[in-house]
Amino acid sequence: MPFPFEIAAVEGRARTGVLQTPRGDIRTPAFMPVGTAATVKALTVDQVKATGADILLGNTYHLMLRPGPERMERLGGLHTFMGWDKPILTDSGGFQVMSLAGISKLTENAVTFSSHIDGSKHELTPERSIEIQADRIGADISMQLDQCVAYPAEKDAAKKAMELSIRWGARSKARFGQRATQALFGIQQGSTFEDLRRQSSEQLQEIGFDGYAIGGLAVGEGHQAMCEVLDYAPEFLPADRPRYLMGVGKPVDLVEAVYRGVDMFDCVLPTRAGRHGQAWTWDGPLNLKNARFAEDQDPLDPTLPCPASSGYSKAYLHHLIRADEILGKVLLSWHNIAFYQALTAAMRAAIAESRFEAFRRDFHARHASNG
Ligand code: PRF
Repeated sequence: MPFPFEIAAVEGRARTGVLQTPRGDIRTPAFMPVGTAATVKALTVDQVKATGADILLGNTYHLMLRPGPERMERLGGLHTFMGWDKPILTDSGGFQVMSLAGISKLTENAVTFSSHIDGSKHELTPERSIEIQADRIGADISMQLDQCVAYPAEKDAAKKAMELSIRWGARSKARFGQRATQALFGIQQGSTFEDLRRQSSEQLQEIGFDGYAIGGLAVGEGHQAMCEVLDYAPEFLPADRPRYLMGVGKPVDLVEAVYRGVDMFDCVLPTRAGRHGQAWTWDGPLNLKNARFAEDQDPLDPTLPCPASSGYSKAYLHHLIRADEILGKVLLSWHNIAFYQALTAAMRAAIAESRFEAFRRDFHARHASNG
């Protein structure tokens, strides 16, 4: 295995550990800020680094359209291009095609789509996705190309997509091969069907990946239904490799997924919500546009080691958001990323000290206090 994964402590199904990569350690549970278009929106890489993030997520779909994979490679790869020297994981593109471009054709061989930027036609095969991620972008962790069905899905459609994902997983692995300094993750699919998730996991393990993702969740099923899938889905995957829940989620989703054995997450929520005036805190989400903050002189969280969280009053943030000032989006994005890093750090510490059960109870009690 190219990246050693050492689990330091376990409490129930929750785990904390370290995934070692040549570009640095990823402490788990880990939250990966999303840097879709070679930037974590509104933030400099130094700001992101100061929040404690160990790894960023990039998107094949966006980067293949702009600036383009070959140009990216000529510019030295994504790390050099954006000035981030820690690990980067890239998503493979299929999910973004589904959510942004609209698939124009899906065959056994490839997904064909029109760019959401200029309408130009593009094709992604499992092999081309790996070439772009691992060889052009230079991702530390590449994801297999997969197919995710919308929710709710007929079992037949979910099975077809899961089985296509397995065949694409095998082709992704064949193109990737074995590499000393880069890793490849497979993606479990199967919608809300336990037997499909089990079959998916078994066949992925026969192919053999460096880590395993749980795809196809947070697609409209809601927190409760997602938790019901997470009651079994992580345990179908090998205990000694990292488990990554793709595109999740709210702080409560993270806590409940860690409780059920998940190690890694990514989500646009902290940055997207920040741009829209929403701040995530230990007391739940706050809408800074709300008039109740107009004269609130307290900072969002004086205990966070982030200037955006401790150095500005809620009244000032309220003003910036109301006035649609760029700085409001910057500060709330920065605070939210810092809060997500504090949340994963708190979970790591709680599991390490065998008090995750109490942490989880206290988290829910306080998080719900804001109504
Ligand atoms: N597959 C891939 N990327 C994803 C997902 C998936 O199922 C999801 C589902 N929440 C988010 N991002 N490749």
